[in-house]
Amino acid sequence: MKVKYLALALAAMSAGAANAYTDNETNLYITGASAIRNNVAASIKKLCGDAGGALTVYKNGSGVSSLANQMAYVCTEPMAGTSITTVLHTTTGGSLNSILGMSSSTTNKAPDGAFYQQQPMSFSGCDASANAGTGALAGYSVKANCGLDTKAASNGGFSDVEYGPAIGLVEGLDADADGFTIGDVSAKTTGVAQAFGVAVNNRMYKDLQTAQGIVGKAISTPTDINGDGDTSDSSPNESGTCDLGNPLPDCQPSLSSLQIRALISSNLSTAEKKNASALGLTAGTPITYLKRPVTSGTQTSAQVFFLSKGCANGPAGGELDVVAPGPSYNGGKFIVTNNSGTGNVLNALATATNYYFGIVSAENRAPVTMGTDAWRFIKVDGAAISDGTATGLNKKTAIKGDYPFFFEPVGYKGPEGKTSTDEAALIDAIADKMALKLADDGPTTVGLFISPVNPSGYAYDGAEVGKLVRGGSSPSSCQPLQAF
Ligand SMILES: [Ca+2]
Ligand SMILES: [Ca+2]
Ligand SMILES: [Ca+2]
Repeated sequence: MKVKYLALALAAMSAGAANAYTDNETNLYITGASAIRNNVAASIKKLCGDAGGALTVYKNGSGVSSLANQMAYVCTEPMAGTSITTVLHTTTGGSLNSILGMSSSTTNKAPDGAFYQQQPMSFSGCDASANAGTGALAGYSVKANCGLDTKAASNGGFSDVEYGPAIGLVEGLDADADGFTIGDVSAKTTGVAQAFGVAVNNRMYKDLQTAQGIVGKAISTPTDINGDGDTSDSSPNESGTCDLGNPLPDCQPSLSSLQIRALISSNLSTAEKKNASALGLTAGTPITYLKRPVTSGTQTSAQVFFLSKGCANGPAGGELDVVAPGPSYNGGKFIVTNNSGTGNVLNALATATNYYFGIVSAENRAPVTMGTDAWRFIKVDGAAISDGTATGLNKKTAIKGDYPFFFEPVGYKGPEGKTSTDEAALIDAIADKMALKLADDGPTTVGLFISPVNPSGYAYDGAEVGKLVRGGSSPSSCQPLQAF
């Protein structure tokens, strides 16, 4: 028995937990980005099918229509030529935990107080029989209500962006305390790109529409928003003119990069932070920025894109800092909260009171019905990522190079003792599968598209393969976009 297996087995025995997670030769435990978790699941399902197996999805918590922060995927056959049948996937804390989550330490923490190690799903307490999944889990056989295990070291995982712009979080990893250093970690580009969007609550969306003179404007192309096969529905209008809350691109309000920068930078005296009226909104109404934790790749991507943070920090300088969560600013006119996961941001957007905004991945689809708890993506610099429909893939404009707010996720693996040869091979196989076209047995992805630098050598096609790239074969989110 390898040393790491023995140590974990002993730890599990001393904890006395039933069905406790133990690292072994048939499992892979990945941690990191929540932004691409649906697409990772779709990849694993394809790999299981390729192996001639059947997949069962296990999830923490109830419900079979959405993914949890802690999932497990069990295939009846070993996948991708490895010995592995079970993939545990935990996305608490987000992207940087694809590296930090491998720590051997049960006590080390990120600066915002979250442990490096995350809790994998436990196979205790799961439903006895599987049910057909719906929504984001449609097409899967799902066992819900599984519990959680005690925290444990992972074998690596996926990050929305490479660690470079957030290197301060990982450069302190210690060979003795954590069992590895950042120099021991290997990175592999995934060959895909993930789009992000600026999401606002119901009231902010409607008030921005009004401020920008959008209500009553013509809808240029009648569009089946609710997916029922016609273009004649009226709530919201599928044809005719824009009404309040209408999600179609013609009807979406826009904020400029300059305005978003003024909202999320650490400069407290911007007009946008002092009074909502600077954005054409109701004067004096509080605006809340739904920020994500420091380990979130979604947060890092927003900071790189809007603030050059972690990038323009050489001798010439230029980066801007991000506003800190905490007490409200400017007499309550501007508020910043910390939100552990994407789900927390979406839950917080479900209010009709005051103004709320945050950044979430375009893997998420806004509800097409504009209830008081609905949210919407807005345009950034006049470009929309959402087509406003219930089935939109949230990527067409990014693929064509008209929407630049996207980054290229990276797969991270540790040294021997953290990531076995088979575990590393399966992490690579999951990434490679995501970067396949539908015609080549790739998964259907939302908000995620194939980069022009990809393992299959696909060229730009305007539908699945994009035109622009930041890092190419060597991850670098700080590079300007280039055509390839
Ligand atoms: Ca293992
Ligand atoms: Ca319709
Ligand atoms: Ca209809």
